[in-house]
Amino acid sequence: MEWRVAAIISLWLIAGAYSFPSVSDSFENDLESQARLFLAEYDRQSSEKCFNAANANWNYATDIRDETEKIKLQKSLENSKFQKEAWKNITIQFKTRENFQDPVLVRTFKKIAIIGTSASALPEERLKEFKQLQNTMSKIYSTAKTCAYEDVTECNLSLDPDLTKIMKESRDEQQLRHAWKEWHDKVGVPIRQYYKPYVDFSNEIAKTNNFSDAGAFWLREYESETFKEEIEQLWQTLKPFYQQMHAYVRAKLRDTYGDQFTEDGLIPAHLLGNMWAQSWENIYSLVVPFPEKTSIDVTEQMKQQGYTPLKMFQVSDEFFTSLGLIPMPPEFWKESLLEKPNDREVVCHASAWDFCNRKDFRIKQCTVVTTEDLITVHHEMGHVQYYLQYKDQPLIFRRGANPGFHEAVGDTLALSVITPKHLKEIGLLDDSTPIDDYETSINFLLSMALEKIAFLPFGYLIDKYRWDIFDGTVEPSNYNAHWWKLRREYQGIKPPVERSEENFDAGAKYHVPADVEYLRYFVSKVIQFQFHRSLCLEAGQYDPEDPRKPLHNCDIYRSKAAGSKLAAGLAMGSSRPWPEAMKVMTGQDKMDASAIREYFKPLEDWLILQNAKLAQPPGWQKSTNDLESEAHSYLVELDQLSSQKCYESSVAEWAYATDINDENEKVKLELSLDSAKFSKEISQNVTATFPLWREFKDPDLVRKLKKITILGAARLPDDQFKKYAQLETDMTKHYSTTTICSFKYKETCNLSLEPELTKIMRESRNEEELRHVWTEWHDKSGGPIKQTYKKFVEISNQAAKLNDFNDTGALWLNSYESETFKDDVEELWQTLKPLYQQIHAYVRAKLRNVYGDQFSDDGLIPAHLLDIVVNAEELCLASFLKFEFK
Ligand code: BJ2
Ligand code: ZN
Repeated sequence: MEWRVAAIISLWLIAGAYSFPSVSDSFENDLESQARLFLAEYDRQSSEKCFNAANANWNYATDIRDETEKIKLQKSLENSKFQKEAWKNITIQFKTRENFQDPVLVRTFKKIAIIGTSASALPEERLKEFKQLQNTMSKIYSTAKTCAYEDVTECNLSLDPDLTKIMKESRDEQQLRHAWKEWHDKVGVPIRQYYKPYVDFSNEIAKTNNFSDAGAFWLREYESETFKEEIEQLWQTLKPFYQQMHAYVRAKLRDTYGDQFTEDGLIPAHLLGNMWAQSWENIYSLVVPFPEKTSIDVTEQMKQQGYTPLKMFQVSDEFFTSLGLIPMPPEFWKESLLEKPNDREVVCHASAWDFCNRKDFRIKQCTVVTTEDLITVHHEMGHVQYYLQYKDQPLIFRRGANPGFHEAVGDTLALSVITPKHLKEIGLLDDSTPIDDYETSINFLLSMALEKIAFLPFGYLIDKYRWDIFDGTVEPSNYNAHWWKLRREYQGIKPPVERSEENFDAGAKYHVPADVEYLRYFVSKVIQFQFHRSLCLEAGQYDPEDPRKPLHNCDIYRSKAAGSKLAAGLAMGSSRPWPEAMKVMTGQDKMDASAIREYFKPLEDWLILQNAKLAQPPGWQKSTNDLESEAHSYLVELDQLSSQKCYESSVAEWAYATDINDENEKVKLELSLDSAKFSKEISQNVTATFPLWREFKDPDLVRKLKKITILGAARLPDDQFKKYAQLETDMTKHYSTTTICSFKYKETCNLSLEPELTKIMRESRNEEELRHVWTEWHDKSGGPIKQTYKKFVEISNQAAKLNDFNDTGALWLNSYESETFKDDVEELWQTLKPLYQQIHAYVRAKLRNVYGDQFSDDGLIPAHLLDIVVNAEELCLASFLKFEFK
């Protein structure tokens, strides 16, 4: 390899030197043709390095040994080193590549740039370390063995086929639980320690490529700034349907595993027929809508007819070629590994391989004769078909239009293959079986939904989880908690056994230790229905206007028209942005859930009815933890908003209190109505969003929420509140504006409480004057508001009751947060009463000296002789206490 790299570098350095006489237009064009030559040479050498790496990787994956592992690592490093050299060379030779006229050249260099720098981002030693780390994780996954449920000393059970079979076939809850726990413990736990270093490496590589983190680096392949939002949008569109499915399946599973279900509405993860609960077709027999009608499980038929894994691949190949697509080449049949060998360890997880030499394409799959695997066979064959279709593109464009496209090809065809109509045609369903009635369609659609719809939240959350880890939102100390948070939130499932931060349950899913981006499968699930719809139209097998030709019955078998439409898009590889490839295949240039919705429409309608009949409200409870953290964030947001509102009404109240006029009064009343509405809204919000807030663990949070939900008068209906606020304003206004006439100058009638009357009460010793002021004040300020007060009491009691208090007194007392507060105050009073009485007796004796004739035998002091202007505030408990505790 060394001499080749050296040669290419020197070739281009020399060529560069020769063509640098001056910078001119012709020079630019020269440079572009040089670039083309360069790329041709790059393509040749890069393909060779890629082949060597793929070959060594294959040798390892089909025979896991130290020796094969060593060679795999070596070849992969050689490939990276080559990419690095090539990249260095490009940066020197083609500095102006971004300004090239030919857009294909620009796109090519852009793609090489990322591949080149991603491979060379780390120094060679570190890169080696990273690759070893990846290998360690994958090896743990691929070679893990677990112990049997029946005999815990028998510990040689593999995922494929042993655990997969148990998860699929067993209906023994204990056995399922055991298999689930064994796998998650034996794989997740040992992988955990490697994950954080893996995350750091991945982020470092992403950052060197100018991406913020590894999640953003993955998303680059979708070439869209808004891709994440588009995905979220799709999920929101499909979520209600998923929840209907979930509710229906939950109700049915409850019949089988009743004691495993609680009020939370979640489904335990081990009961869904699959180790990761990612698709649920294996529990079809437990949830079948019309058991007496036909069901599309052809496993038994295949077995009876002596199907082998090879036969399954042949059937698939025949379907592809019936569309005029490319048959698998001889090398494929010769070199692929279609069954699990029993003399060595292999990576059993199914995969498709492109050896980068336009010749070798293989599949490696530990195929079992089941319907599920028949679908996987088509899935993998779809990858190879894509490889074959774009094999004449330069290496850099030999990829899917985006990763979701690659995943969708085989699945799209499988949508035809699995129709009852097609299964009859290929002899896997008895010809005499009736399939055209409504019940059979619903059975069929449900089995499809168990595979496709059940998968959606899983397909989304795996990368949501890893995005959160890569961008630092989630710390290593929360790796497992966050996994279950998302599993609960999106899938509505829960772990069958207690989990902790010792565990790393995400690590028990292949793509996490194997470092494979997963959003592709979500994208695929949506776009494969767009592809299907378009190909079905092309094949004349679907007519939106004709109820006898629904989308879910379409089989594109033998339609060359459909085949060539598909091929046209696939052959583009990644040479153009994906919307263009999609346009070729579907006429649309966007992802769109309408096709998948349409396909399942009869089932969705049926489920809604069925769940209503079974009284199964879709959805499930969130966990207290999740709710608590949501409540925290909600309060932070709320605090800002309320502070703003509070400021506005304080300003209005101040304006009014410092200048009582009609305009200010109006503004003040409006704002107080507005803020009452606001308080009511947030209180309702809190009780609706967090109905169980009283059970939250954080006492500070509970205290805050409690304060929010007690509203006082704001809880009154709007018109009542308006009345209340008006009454209050009327009374305080009356109080603040009451004036009386002078005792000495009868015609002067503008004496206010402050300062005139207060001054008289404090300074005058003229009993008649004091009596006049006292009487006038009480008559004029108190008298007229008696009726208003009565109304006010009624309405404020009404508010108190709406807040669950007996009356306004109880509501007031509530702010002291003590059940015994009234008694405590009474006790204080009893303690202080003797002192008060002493003072009273002393003052009475002294006052008698001044106003003797005002005193009788009753021992009472006439109120107007005391230097206190009675006002509401000074009587109220609060200031009484303030005084006491000074
Ligand atoms: C069974 C299937 C993958 C696939 C394998 C492993 C990872 C990538 C490849 C790539 C293909 C390519 C798989 C199927 C649907 C859901 C998902 C799952 N294996 N891969 N080389 N599936 O996509 O075929 O073969 O060229 O990109 O993982 O979770 O089971
Ligand atoms: Zn795939």
